Amino acid sequence: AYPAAPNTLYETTRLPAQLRRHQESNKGTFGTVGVIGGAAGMAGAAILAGRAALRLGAGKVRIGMLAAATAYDPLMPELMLADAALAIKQPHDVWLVGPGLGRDDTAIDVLTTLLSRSEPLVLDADALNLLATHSALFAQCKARQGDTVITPHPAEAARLLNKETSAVQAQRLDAVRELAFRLNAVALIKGSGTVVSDGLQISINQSGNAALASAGQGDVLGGMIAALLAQGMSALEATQFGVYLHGAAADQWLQSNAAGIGLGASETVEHARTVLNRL
Ligand code: NPW
Ligand code: AMP
Ligand code: MG
Repeated sequence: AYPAAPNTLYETTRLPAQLRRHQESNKGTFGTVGVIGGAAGMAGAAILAGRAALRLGAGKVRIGMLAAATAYDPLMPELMLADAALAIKQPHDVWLVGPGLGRDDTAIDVLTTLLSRSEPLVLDADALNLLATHSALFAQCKARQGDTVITPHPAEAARLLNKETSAVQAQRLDAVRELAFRLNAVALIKGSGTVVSDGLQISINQSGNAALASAGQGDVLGGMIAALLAQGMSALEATQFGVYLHGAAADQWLQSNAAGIGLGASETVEHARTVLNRL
């Protein structure tokens, strides 16, 4: 049984205090994010997440790729790129695991290693699919000491809960609270009106629109939440605020693109930065 709690609608117009840039700050102040994913054929997912983390203010970002890593990202050379096996040995303040991770033995190995670490951990996409199919990983996640954020879309949530996607969608509030409770995590379930829960309270996000229904938007959201964690927000705050900002970015774009067709995930990141800097 879950403790009953009122549901709240999440919307904000204020810059979170943790994100204010003090005169004496340096890049170390804003944390180092490690993004682990990007297997062959899905390298772009990890790149999208890493770029989003830098644009949302993380001090440094390293992407640990499962696919053969290129030397650097020509469109964002600020990013550090490495093989996943090397990246997970470097110190990071926050980890995001899953965008384009794939599900092979290497993916299982890096996920197992990172679940054992105490830094805040954001799990998305194939990291969640692996938890759903490997009960030992699910149990390891539940037993973590550090903060965990899980960011499934409805189909990923259904796999974790061993339900049909339609059943999750019919009971989104119950489903998100159950996920948070069962995985000892802050959980969300994506889609129109993304729901967020820490197992006790539940909030429903008020921003966003169907322009977000396109490839890579979830990968970007994961990078955004990781960046907010790296800057000192709590798991619940970073998740609620990251979801809000992601939706608000799409809402800003919709103002000059009324039909909502063709918003790229990379563009969403640029709008999110603008929205953030105007709060
Ligand atoms: P349908 O079609 O409605 O039945 P998957 P994935 C459902 C990487 N990527 N409401 C929907 O089912 C990711 O990071 C790489 C209801 C949809 O077809 C992952 O690692 C990219 N249903 C990997 O690919 C860019 C919803 O879920 C199905 C829903 C696989 O991730 C793309 C898809 O789910 C991608 O991000 C909603 N709101 N949202 C790259 N550039 O490298 C989703 N569904 O099978 O888990 O596949 O999400 O594409
Ligand atoms: P993913 O499926 O992992 O790429 O994530 C898709 C992202 O886009 C999530 O943040 C969803 O909440 C968002 N999204 C997709 N479709 C919609 C929609 N119709 N309205 C609002 N947000 C959406
Ligand atoms: Mg996704």
